[in-house]
Amino acid sequence: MTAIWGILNVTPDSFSDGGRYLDVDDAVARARLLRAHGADMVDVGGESTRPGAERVDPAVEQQRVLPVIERLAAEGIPVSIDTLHASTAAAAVRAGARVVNDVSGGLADPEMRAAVAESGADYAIGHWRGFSADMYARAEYRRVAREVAGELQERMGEAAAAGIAPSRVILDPGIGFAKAGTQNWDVLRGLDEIVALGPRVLIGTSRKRFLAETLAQTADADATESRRDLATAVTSALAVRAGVWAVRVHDVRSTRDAIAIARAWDGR
Ligand code: PMM
Repeated sequence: MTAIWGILNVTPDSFSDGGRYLDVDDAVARARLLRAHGADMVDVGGESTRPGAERVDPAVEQQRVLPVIERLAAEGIPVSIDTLHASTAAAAVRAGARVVNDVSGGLADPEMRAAVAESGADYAIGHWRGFSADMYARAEYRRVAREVAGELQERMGEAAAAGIAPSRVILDPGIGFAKAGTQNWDVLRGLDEIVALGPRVLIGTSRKRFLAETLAQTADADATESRRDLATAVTSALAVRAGVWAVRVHDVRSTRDAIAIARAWDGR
């Protein structure tokens, strides 16, 4: 059964929902709506990873996310913490988060793997080649999906060496992270290489630039939020067909419906 992760960015500057949920009550209300629409997990983040975003001090990040996580955990809402900081990951798990979502796969903070191992939480490892300020300079590949799979396998080995068993690992090819334009389509086309690694696979295409670039080639060049959500729903349903376990999206309802329709087509 596919899981849907609903995105809750408690940041002033995320590219699509920055500034909307900085207030704790607004964030909790948003999480409840994501759940009502069918989210299995609410992915809480306090630092934007959009290209060119400023890094955030872990203390500021924790001030943003911890009160929200505590409230959601008290309501029984499953939470993951989207962070690059080991201290934030550890504090978030103490506050009730069940999964640490690290888009850098352990490369950004040398303390991360030990913190996750110690916490007992599951660990989502993203494919990453550097901070957003210069990640496009690192977007050089010969065979994108194969190299992404190989690097994820290395990250998984490092996690295992730190005491995080593969059963606790979730792999994410990191759409948009050190991948430009059509390289993201190459990853999606080669998803089976990542699924074949064994652990659960998570994918996040939601509202990302490569979708807007494709939409801009249609008769109607203005890639509005609702058009990006439709494109996200299509890529998410196709990713489920390709064997991914979870999709991370802003608009849960459209993706939930697309997955339900694809499942009906498949007679499941
Ligand atoms: N993308 C973003 C942030 N966190 N986490 C995972 N696991 N996978 C992703 O693709 C991912 C992520 C950037 O998008 P946002 O600013 O809309 O959250």
